Amino acid sequence: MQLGAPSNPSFNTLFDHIAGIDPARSVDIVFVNAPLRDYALRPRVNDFTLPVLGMAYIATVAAEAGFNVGVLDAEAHGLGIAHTAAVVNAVAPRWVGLNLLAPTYEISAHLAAALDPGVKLLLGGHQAKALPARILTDPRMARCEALVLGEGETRVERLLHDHRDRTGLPGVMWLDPITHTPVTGGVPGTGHLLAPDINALPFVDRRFLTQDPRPDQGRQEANMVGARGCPYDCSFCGAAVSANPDITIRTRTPGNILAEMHQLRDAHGVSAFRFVDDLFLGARKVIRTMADAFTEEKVGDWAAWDATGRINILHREPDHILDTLRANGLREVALGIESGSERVLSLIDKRIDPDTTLQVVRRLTERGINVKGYFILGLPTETTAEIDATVALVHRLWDTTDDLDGTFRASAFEYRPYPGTPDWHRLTSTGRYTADQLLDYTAVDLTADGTEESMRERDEFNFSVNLQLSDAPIEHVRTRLLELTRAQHDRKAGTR
Ligand code: B12
Ligand code: SF4
Repeated sequence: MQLGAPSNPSFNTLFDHIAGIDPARSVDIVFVNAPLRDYALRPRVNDFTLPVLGMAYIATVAAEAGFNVGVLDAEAHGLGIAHTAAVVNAVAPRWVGLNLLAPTYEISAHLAAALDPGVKLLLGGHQAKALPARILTDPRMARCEALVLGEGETRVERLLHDHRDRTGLPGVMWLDPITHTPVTGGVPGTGHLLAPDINALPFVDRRFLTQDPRPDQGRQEANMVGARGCPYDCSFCGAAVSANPDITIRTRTPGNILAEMHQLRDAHGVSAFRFVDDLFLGARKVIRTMADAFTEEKVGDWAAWDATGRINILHREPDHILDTLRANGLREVALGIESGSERVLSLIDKRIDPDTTLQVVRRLTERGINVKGYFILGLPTETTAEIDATVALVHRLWDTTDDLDGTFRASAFEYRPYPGTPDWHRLTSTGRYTADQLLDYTAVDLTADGTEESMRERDEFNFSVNLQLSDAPIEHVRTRLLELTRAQHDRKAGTR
């Protein structure tokens, strides 16, 4: 359908929500990032989310192939389900692509069911990979023409050319119309389509992102992906190696990463970067290669950057490497600390202990590198004492770093099971929980009806399946979570 040039303002507003789309041409595909809640029921209480880089990568590749593509980030815009579906239906794309994540699956399914009958549905993301048969047989997903397992760039472009190509594409699934059973495409010799060459991919076209680049702390900041895949197998994590057998772990070359950083600087004035990938500073070889390349390019003279890291690896790095990273502009490292209990750390296969954590955090903050520590409360089998050990560790980390150049901040979450993870297999094999129970995510209001400011800032993380998977009562988990979050908030506000 040729939509023609928009003439009335409401038509323009419609397109305003869809990043990167050309309103003058018929629309090939709109990728939709589902809202975390139905914001028609309760407005969003904060206004920032990280950009949907995965969908933007696919959109960039499809746009380069000539398709008219848009990304509707309904979470960033705080849209309700009906509103999101209405916007999509009004632009009448050939396809709609949904990124399925465990806590947003139900919202995505409602959206899918509300799409006009002519729209072809494309599904991807972590939940699609973990539970493809369940999703394909969900009646609300009946319009699904293709469910893509894993990295979408190459296969989505092929599907947009001709969806019948699905039979030849590996890791693409659909429901056979006659037998009503899931089938998978692929012919020998097509395995390379699963993992695109990440050094050959175009840089993410920022047209497709709603809040990136954006101003932050006096700089323009952009998010980037430096690597794909993680070699570790932390039992709770959707990125764990055993949950992602399709992913070949690979890192972009320093030259390729630097070229994107320079392009973002030259085109958008960006001088701060956040590497959102699972483990940018998680392998010695990557740390060393990046340190050399960033030093040679004098990145520290103009840029600041944040990245994720791995405590056991950073622990083995000598001081001079940490000094080099600091001189290269490293501003903050995000570390998965998770627990203060050695038993729990071993159960979740974290390969660290609290003492190592304290040492690494001290060595980083001494050099002026900030640390953000992630913690999980309420892990399966965790006792009250073990949860309290985690809280105590956070306090020790605050105390240790109080007088140092870098800051330490804690980001704590209530445990949630994700399908495909080692925990998921453990929990379902006990026979105590059904998949339906473990997938029954509901929003939990820890904001005390909006009055608790510390929790309002983190409202998008307040989800629970409301099962007591830990030994400790769920109330204890939430009380401790609230205490930690409030204490961190007060420290940030300088009121401690
Ligand atoms: C950055 C990040 C975020 C960002 C951006 C999220 C987003 N919507 O893209 C923020 C902070 C906003 C975020 C939020 C959440 N996240 Co998050 N996030 C990540 C992280 C660390 C990296 C994702 C990334 O950018 N990877 C790089 C890109 C290139 O890969 P990608 O996103 O996977 O995309 C590729 C494929 O998945 C696929 N694909 C993606 N979308 C689509 C869509 C279609 C149609 C197709 C065909 C293919 C396809 O192709 C892409 C390109 O190759 C991952 C960990 C991980 N390794 O994935 C967790 C992760 C994906 N997040 C997770 C979760 C649970 C969430 C939240 C639900 C958390 C919450 N609040 O409770 C929210 C969802 C918010 C939302 N609807 O936007 C889980 C998912 C687990 C699961 N089984 O569902 C992960 C795995 C981490 C974990 N905790 O285990 N997240
Ligand atoms: S928690 Fe971090 S190190 Fe562990 S599997 Fe996930 S991304 Fe990898």
